[in-house]
Amino acid sequence: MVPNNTFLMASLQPGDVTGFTFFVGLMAMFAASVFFFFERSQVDGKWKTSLLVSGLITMIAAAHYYYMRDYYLNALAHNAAGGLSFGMDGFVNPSPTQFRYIDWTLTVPLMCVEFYLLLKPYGAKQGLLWKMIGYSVLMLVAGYIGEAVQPESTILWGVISTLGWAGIVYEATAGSVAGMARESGDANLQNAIRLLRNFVLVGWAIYPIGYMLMPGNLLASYSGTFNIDLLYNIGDAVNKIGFGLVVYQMAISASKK
Ligand SMILES: *C/C=C(C)/C=C/C=C(C)/C=C/C1=C(C)CCCC1(C)C
Repeated sequence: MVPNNTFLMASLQPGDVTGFTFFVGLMAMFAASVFFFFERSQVDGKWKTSLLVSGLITMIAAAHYYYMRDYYLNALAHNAAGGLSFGMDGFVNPSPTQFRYIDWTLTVPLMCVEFYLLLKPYGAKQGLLWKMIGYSVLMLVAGYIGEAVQPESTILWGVISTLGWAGIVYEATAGSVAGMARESGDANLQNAIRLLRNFVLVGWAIYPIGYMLMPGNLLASYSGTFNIDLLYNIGDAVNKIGFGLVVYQMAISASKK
């Protein structure tokens, strides 16, 4: 038994791969933000907002990684003390689900804004932006309910969430995003939109795979092999920094012309 006022060492333990990715994630997001903010001066005026948004996405994530890392380590220390610390009694789930979804609710719509900003010179309307944001809100609200509010219906909410994801993939593959890129006749833009679409289709697939590791979901039997936070952390680094780099690459080559 550990009394409530015991000093707990909430620190990264050797071999904690998931904990390690919280630290690396924080630093990678921070460094990427500095990079995107400074590189704004290298691109033409019409791309500066796109780079600003790339930097905001990684900066918002960096701030949330700071909190998520703390939450995760404290929860592990609390559980290691037999679930008795901080005046709390009982084991806690070390997944920082709340912070995770607050972060996604801010950053995923901003990723939709990136599509809109790239296509704006080619006639993208605000209606497209709101449609994409609507899909992402559906995806995230349903995912949150399935993870935190009604975990007993995790599959149902996962299916509803997937409809939102499918909407974004559709827009970027065959819908108006893809159509506008095609009609622009600009190979540089088409390339960027195709790469962003690949992130949304392949890179974002990491998240539903992590979600399916939850008890009662389709991959639950693998939850001892893979950790949901490990997958989400890898997904975030790949997708947020990768998205920003595609936008950066397109803005740099368009500015050199
Ligand atoms: C930077 C954060 C990003 C790009 C987060 C993306 C999150 C998703 C694509 C989540 C998708 C989900 C499903 C498609 C079904 C199960 C529930 C979610 C929310 C994990």
